[in-house]
Amino acid sequence: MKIQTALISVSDKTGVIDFARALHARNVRLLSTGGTARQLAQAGLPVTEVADHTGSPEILDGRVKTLHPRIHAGLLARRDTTEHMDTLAQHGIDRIDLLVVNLYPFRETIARPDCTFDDAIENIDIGGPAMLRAAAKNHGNKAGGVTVVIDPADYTRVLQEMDQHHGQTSFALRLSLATKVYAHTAAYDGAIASYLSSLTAQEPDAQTCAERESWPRTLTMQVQREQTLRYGENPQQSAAFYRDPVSGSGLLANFRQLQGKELSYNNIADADAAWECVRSFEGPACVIIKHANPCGVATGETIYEAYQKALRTDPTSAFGGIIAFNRPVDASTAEAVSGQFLEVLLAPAYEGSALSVLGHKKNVRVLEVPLGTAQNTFDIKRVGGGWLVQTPDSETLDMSALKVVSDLKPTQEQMQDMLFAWKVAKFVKSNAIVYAGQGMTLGVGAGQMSRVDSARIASIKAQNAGLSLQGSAVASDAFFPFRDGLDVVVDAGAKCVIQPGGSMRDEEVISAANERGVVMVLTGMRHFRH
Ligand code: 93A
Repeated sequence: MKIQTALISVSDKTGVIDFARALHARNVRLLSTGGTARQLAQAGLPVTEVADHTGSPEILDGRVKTLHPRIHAGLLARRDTTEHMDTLAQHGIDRIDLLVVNLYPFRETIARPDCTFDDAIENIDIGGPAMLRAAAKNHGNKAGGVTVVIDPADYTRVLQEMDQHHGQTSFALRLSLATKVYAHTAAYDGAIASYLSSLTAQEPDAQTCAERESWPRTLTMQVQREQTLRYGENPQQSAAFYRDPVSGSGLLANFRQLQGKELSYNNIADADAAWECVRSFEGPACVIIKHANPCGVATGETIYEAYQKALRTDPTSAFGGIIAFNRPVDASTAEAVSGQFLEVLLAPAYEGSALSVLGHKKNVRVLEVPLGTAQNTFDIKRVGGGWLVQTPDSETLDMSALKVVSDLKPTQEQMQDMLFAWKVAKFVKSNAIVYAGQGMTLGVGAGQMSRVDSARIASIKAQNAGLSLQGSAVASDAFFPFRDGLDVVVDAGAKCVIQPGGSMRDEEVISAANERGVVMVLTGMRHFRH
């Protein structure tokens, strides 16, 4: 069935005039609500106001404008059912073949700190979702149905299909647009439920949006399946990856896979860790991840140099690792990484020559990921019967909060080494101990149940890699509960230690640092990562 009549009622008016003009050029009759109709008319387009079409004026400050049988019957009548078509004819109701609606900006409104309860309530759209749900229900079958558009980004797709199919759209397009509608209206209602559940005062009308509880009682999120995965963490587990459309940033919001095998569950988890870590460095940096932990991190004049240094930390563990860079990859770096077995390579860009080199390693998954800035909105961890939800650990170190607590003061170089180690420790599973020097990790102890064991393991790993810890810096992701961990790192050769402090035995630990003649700096902030 050719699209003959379109109803356009949009709050976000982006691109709507051009779209309406294109529809008009294709002989589509335009129906529209107050504000939208005015804009279309101003652009010189012939448009019929919904109020004239239904014979009912917009009333109650616009709360009732499209809630009318002439609209809803026009959307809901089954195109393949003679009785329905006869009923429309009998009541003189026109079919509405294309619905273009986007809703009152509820989420944007409540994001404004000065928004009042009344502002929020008035921005709950009723007529829009009713029409959207009706049109989406009636997306029909191969013979015909209603086309429904909520996203201005889809205007072009609709026009292209109309041109390809003599003024009609395909069932596949209508189905995909209808699916988008229900996901959208569900998320819209979810946002309303979250908002209402966050009101705390007895008199909500006296409350602005900024005064709400920061953690609503109802948390509704809309996530969309991006891809199913071959299996989960283990082959006996099935898995899929879901995209968080609210976050809009982070590794998975924007990556492009340029070559290689399909990403696995573990690849994605590790790539995420690699990406978060590498983008925290300003200068050229390389991060090698294995089992979600950095096994080599380094900075350098170039990423080539950074890679060479990062690899030296723990070449054994780097085998089969995930490598991330924060600068475009050139041919020589691509050549260098091709010399080792790696699962995934990530970078913001690749030179053409680098891609040719990588092309010889068909299995390596090569991801292009813009550096981005914002992080995920929430960290979520599944526990039996529910979820633990927290804001991400995205706070950066406040340099003015750093306290040198030892008698010995750090040199500039020691300070740099400590800050480098501290940066890496944030991305190492707790308990984390990281040795570093001259812009590279020298030993990483991760995921132990005691800090002293992490310290021992980090020292052993450095020794295995043939790296000297003499004069190195050490970071501990949380405080030393006893002096034993400190003694281990000093015995290994460390000369300066950075840690949050805050232990009952801080004094004992600081005296130990003085007794052993090493520098100790406290950050006042810890970075547990489980
Ligand atoms: O107040 S409503 O819930 N009542 C309605 O009957 C209705 N019909 C459309 N809101 C309604 N709309 C919404 O108006 C649309 O979803 C759209 O967001 C907005 C467009 O209004 P205007 O064309 O006047 O700018």
